Amino acid sequence: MSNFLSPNEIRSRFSALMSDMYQKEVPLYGDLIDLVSEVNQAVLTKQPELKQQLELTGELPRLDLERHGAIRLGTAQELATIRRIFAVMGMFPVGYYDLAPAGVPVHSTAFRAIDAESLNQSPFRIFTSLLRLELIDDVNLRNTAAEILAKRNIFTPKAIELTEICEQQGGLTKEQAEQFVNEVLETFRWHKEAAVSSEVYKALHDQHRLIADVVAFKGPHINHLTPRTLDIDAVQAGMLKRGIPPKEIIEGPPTRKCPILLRQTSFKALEEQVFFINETDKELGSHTARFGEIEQRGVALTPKGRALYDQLLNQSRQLSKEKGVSQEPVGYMEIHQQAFADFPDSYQELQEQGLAYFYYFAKKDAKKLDKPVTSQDIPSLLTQGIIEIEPIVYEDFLPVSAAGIFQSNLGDAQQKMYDEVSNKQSFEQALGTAVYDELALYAEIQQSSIEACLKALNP
Ligand code: OOG
Ligand code: NI
Repeated sequence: MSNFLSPNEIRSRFSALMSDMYQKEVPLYGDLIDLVSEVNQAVLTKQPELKQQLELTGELPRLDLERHGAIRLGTAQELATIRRIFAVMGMFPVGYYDLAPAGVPVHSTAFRAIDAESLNQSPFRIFTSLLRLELIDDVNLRNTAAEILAKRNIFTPKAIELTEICEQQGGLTKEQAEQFVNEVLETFRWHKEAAVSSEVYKALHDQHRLIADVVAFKGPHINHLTPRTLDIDAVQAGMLKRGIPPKEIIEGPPTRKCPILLRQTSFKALEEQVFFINETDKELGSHTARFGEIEQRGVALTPKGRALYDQLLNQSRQLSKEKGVSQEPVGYMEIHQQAFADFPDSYQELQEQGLAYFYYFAKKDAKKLDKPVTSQDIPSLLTQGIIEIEPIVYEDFLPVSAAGIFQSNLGDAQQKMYDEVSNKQSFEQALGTAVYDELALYAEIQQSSIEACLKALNP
């Protein structure tokens, strides 16, 4: 036995610290957490079958802990270092998201735990974007931005030192881990003082608000922290009632009996006071970046299911554009619901048609079988009621939804067109490693549950 604290434990502590810090920085986030936990309690009381499902999949205890955050980095060096820091907490880069086609000059990955047990212990994830400086069209401004970023150091020396110690000795002791999480937290803190003058800020902002958000500050302040709800429509209504105006449209699939992937909504970014550092004075100004978001998660889709999702989403977007209701909640939802009528809405159909990933369990009272069975026998074992399925929850993000969230907080006037092609390779080069393929991870989780299930039944 080593005397190291497990990465899961470190991540779980870090997630709690981050949540406390953000609650102090953005008190509205605290109100949102209260609302979400009220709604979740009500849903669990009203829907005992959902409670049972979450118990079986191991998600029930994690529900109150579940958060994702987002940061935006400026350089390859920052991204490579944050990868090493997150690895100490058992978080690895999963998936590649290119936001340029949606007019946001970044590309991203999500750092998270990758196996089912670790995810259930602490599902904390960070959507991490890297600014694509090459998309700034003004050469002078691009150089200024690069110079500013090259000079900054967003990590404390102690955070780096402890990361190196962890890499060398294979873990951190309890004392080291405690120090580590506190040091790493500093990187994500909000600073009232900008790193640039008001003039530079304005030039960056005129290019894109997001560019100002990354370049004009001392570090990648956490820009939102998102709790998971079991009923996003109820939270959306509750937000309105509490005077926290949400964005008009819920991103992702429409309301369904069997939720798929991810639905998200956010409240608008806050205008916050900042000081710009001019040559001779500090100048009071404002910056808008941080916001609130909530999400509802559903079953992870297979490549076939995802293709159907993308197809129906495109149809729905196309049609609502034609009818001029893209930003009109009632009209949009109607079209959206209709488009998704073609997406089967029972777990049985989703399983039979190979659209989603599932855990397979031998029924509680199932006895050993007389003859050995293989995965070929699954359909018949399901019909006979010897085994049962539960959905594997989607742990990742959606590029179109993420773009919607970014945009609702950047202002519509700021939409740009970038014709630059997606560049996963350069992202991975900056990161210093390949990103995990999220679909392969779900397939693995499903496969090992099938193996365990068959083992339990086979003579
Ligand atoms: C990230 C926006 C994307 C999500 O949940 O899809 C995101 C950002 O604004 O930095 O967080
Ligand atoms: Ni988010």
